[in-house]
Amino acid sequence: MTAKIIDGKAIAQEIRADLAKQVAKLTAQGRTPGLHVVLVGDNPASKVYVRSKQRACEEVGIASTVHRLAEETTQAELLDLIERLNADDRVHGILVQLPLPGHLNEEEVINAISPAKDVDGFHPINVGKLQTGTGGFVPCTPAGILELVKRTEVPIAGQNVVVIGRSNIVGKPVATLFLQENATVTICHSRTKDVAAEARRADILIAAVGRPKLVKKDWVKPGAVVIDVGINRVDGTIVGDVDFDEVKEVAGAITPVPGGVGPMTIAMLLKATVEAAAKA
Ligand code: LUD
Repeated sequence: MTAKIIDGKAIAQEIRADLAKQVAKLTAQGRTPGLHVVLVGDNPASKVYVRSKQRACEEVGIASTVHRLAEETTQAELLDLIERLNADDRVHGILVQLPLPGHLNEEEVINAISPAKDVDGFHPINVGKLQTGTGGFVPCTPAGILELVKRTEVPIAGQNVVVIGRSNIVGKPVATLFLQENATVTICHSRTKDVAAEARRADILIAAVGRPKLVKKDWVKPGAVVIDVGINRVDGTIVGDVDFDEVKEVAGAITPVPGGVGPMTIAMLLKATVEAAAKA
């Protein structure tokens, strides 16, 4: 058997087309959604992602502004910018691209963003709302993963979902989202006794650890859905956390890297920004 390839790029394109219609309506009411992205320093990957976000905003008609700040920016300067964006009612979404340079305190920066403009869903208020299932913004990569699985018409309720990785940005929130969809969820991490054995029980396997080609063919139950969140740069090419070439021989469906989860992350950011503007 060879797996169905889940085309994240095409699904993200469909979502952007739907969003463009909603943005046109908001714009006709004089309420064009506005996203402000803050990029500190020269991280090459961050520059690529921020450029993609900007291009996607343009495509759907969201007004986007990128604040490019020098590597040496101080904590006080960054907090000052966030305060100004919080107070500006043309700004519906604020995103501070991570990671920040080492001298800056990420936690304090995230806490400073107004929860109502926190389209990344990283503020503790939104983290708490996700945990209790009471609305709020959901982190974009987990939201994109759930949307991909739903649009692929994979059943979720009662299924075994295994997440490899427990980051605040992907692992923990994606586990919460699938729990909310009534899956039975297991989270694996560096101290898990036998990750391969846990993975083999998965109907839906989500790999989000940042280890190139960690997930091998014998980790995957035949017919399982495999979602690869890894973006690892190895010798100038991008490699996922899943050994795609061998896993596609056993999986029922699999996301490629690139062209899987990445474009969905950006589509969900646009969706959150449109929602923020519609609520404002
Ligand atoms: N920080 C993110 N840091 C990194 N891949 C992204 C991402 C698109 N505050 C904040 O945007 O949500 C965030 N909010 N993140 N990420 C990762 C994470 C952040 C990663 C990849 C892509 C967003 C993407 O479009 C392409 C793909 O997989 O097809 C490949 C792009 C390439 O590198 O060539």
